[in-house]
Amino acid sequence: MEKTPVLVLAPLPDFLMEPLRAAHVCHDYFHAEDKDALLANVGAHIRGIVMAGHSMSPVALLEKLPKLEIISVFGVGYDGVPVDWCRAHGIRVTNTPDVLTEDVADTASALVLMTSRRLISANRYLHAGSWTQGPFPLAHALRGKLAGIVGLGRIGKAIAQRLEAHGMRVAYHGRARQEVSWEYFESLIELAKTADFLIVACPGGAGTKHLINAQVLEALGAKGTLINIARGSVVDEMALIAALQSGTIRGAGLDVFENEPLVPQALMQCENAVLLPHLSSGTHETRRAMAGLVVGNLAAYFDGKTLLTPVC
Ligand code: 8YV
Repeated sequence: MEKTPVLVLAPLPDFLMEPLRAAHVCHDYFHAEDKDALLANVGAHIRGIVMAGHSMSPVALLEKLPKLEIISVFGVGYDGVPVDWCRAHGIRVTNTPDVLTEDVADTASALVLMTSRRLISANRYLHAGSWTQGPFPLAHALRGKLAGIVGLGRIGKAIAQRLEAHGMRVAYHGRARQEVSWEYFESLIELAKTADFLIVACPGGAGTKHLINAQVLEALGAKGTLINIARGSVVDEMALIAALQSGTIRGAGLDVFENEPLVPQALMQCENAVLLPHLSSGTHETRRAMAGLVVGNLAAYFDGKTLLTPVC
């Protein structure tokens, strides 16, 4: 069978590129020096796009691909895809839900532990030889503290279960109340006022841009820590830096940033922030399972079968 031409918008691991190349002619848009020339050459033939959760496929690009039929996202978040536009133009979109839920939730609960117990600072303290000069300062316990989860989807629920195992109480904010035992806060500000940890687990995109702003951080206050494993766009990063610098909030644990992989110098200098390079789904097991879904969705589509994990 003839290989279908696809455009690759992100740097992808070999274990994904190999099966992709076996079934498709892959055009590397991400690394192309002259992207316009690449589109002028192959744009008219492209039938599929493969991209990461945090990469973008703007309408201006999609309009240059008249034969595009499917976008397969290597990630659960598809905020980089104009889904309504795709739906209107009959372009299918797929993502990689479920297989990464546990790893992302593990990372969120690790960030809660690292910030509350100041484990990264303690590690630096020992490496610097400071232990001989005295014990590391006391930190804060988790038990009895309130975890306020913003966005109680599959990942939010997995985070809640883990934090309950640490003896924490759980409450949540989202678009609607759910059939769960955890307390629902219709108001994000009220949740922030009450929470010891505000944990962002909602989708990114225009609807949640800067949902966590200066006012929410003010409400979280000096007892509070912000955790974000969702999308950098959900948090107003400048307001967060100001809140960390002034002590308006106690600390932050972040796996995602507004302009990845660039992280503002001022944020990197905040001692009260634990910063990770967007790795929450970054395990061999999970990334391979995600790769399987990306390839499987494309194969299903081009074989005329039901998509494994359709968005639209
Ligand atoms: C990945 C993600 O970092 O699933 C998502 O939405 O952002 C992450 O799991 C990414 O898509 C893989 O490059």
